[in-house]
Amino acid sequence: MQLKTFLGISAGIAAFLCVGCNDSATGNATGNSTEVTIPARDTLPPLETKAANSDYNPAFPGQTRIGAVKTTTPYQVDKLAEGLGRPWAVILLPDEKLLLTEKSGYMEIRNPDGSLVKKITGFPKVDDGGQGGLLDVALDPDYNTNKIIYWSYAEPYKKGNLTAVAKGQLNDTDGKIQNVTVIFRATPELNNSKLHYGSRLIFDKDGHLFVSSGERSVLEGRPQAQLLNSGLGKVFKITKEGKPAPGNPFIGRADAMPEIYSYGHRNPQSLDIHPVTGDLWEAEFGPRGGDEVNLIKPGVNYGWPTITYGIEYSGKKVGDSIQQLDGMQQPVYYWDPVLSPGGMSFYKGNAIPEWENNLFIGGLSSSHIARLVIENNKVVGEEWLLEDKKERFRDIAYHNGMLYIVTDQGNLYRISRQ
Ligand SMILES: [Ca+2]
Repeated sequence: MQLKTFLGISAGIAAFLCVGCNDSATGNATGNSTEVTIPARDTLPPLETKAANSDYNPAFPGQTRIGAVKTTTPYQVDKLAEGLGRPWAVILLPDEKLLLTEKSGYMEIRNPDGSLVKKITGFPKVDDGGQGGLLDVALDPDYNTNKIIYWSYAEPYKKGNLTAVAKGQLNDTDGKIQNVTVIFRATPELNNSKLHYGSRLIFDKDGHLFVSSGERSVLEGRPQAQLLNSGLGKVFKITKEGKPAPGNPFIGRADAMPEIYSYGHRNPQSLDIHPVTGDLWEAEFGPRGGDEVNLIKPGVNYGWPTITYGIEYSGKKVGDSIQQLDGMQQPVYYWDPVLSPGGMSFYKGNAIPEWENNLFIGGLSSSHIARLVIENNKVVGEEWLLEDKKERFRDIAYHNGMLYIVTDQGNLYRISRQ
């Protein structure tokens, strides 16, 4: 019996099949008297079999190494383009064309089939080194009429660099960005790091922009993830003009940046909004172990570097080696060994039925895409996709039943129902 196939078809059902019984629920009667219990979906063995970096215990069952699931609806993977350099983000334009960022400082508009429409230049200078460069992009909610886009980047600033957000008007006829203004800077700038900039951008339903920033990796930056007067290691919520979004949790506190929405983050490069609940979800890099998926709520402390399921790259413990602490939020899910989460997207349709509302997270060091089945804000199943490509999956966008994916190898893929 193909247990995995059966369970995939039965996704969402804890199915127990008594072979030899005339089971009305399954319609299965084989005449074989051997009783076989097929495990519920989430009791299939986890995909991860490598040893963890630490011996830490999860805070609750299913917080890591959840049971595997397998997609049964046939789907196909098409490579739409290659040789894209170092794409960092892919999003959809209203006319179903794609808008891609390239880390060195330009963007591209591509047709749905992957062919190039126009290169877009004229962006402010980026600090294109390490993990820095031109990073994410988001369309103004009124893009159809104003052609305004927002982008995040590593900005050379004073004597250092930082994560900045700028806006400008896309002139797709001339291939230029114009009327550029920098609307937000995750201060302070540092002069000794080219790592952990964040930085994903996503608008909420009210037209406010979520922005994530990293803690810059160096020891000078790391503790600032816990400081409300620092822009490092945060999720912000700002207006289109870069002001604090109305209702932000720390407005009015003298010791806090009013743009902060949540804090205690390490390096969040993934944000998306759940298509049903409207909640903001995030994924962030842990150190050696401890990559996290978080459900982001305003004013909440997500713990880094005080609590973590990871250890230092050197093998030493992080801080006091604490995983759970009152006042600090647990991740919904974590990985050890790590995934290295690039961009992510919920599957906001049902062309592939078992994918509806699932979360797809691009893995860099893992060289696969993690598909997480989420029910009641808990992960109940995991699948790994595109392992055969052996590429670093940098960003994922959903559109009309399809997923568009860019990789550090410079490829653009599309996954669609067969
Ligand atoms: Ca955390």
